[in-house]
Amino acid sequence: VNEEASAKAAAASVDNGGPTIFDKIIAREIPSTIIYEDDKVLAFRDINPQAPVHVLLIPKFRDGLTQLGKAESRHAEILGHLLYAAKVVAEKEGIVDGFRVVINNGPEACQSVYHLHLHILGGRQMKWPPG
Ligand code: D5M
Repeated sequence: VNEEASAKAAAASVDNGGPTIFDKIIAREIPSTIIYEDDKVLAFRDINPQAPVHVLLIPKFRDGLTQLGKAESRHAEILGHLLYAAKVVAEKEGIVDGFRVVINNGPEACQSVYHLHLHILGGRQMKWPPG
């Protein structure tokens, strides 16, 4: 895949507040490999993994959190819960000693799905700065 083309494709998708593919995953209307859930969050494997372990962690109720940049003070609790759940997922996946959590915010960061999600990546040596 041409990297510039995929960056442009991602940049073409913007936050319109409408439903996303993740609603269908939450509703079990399309298949996904769910590895963890509680009453507030759901974690499933990324369809396009960038590491041996690549899990997406999302709030079940989007409540306006299309992207981190839209967060308001009422979201502080779920944001904290997501970060804690990221650690629980990392532990379950056996990568707790070395993992990365990424949030792409907006077109310039190549966000493509406008339902807040944490990428949890691990299982290989990570590089810095990130590519
Ligand atoms: O990341 C959005 C991520 O969502 C990207 O890594 C692919 C992933 N994705 C898209 N559709 C699916 C389905 N159906 N299952 C699992 N993973 C999926 P972003 O940060 O918005 O660029």
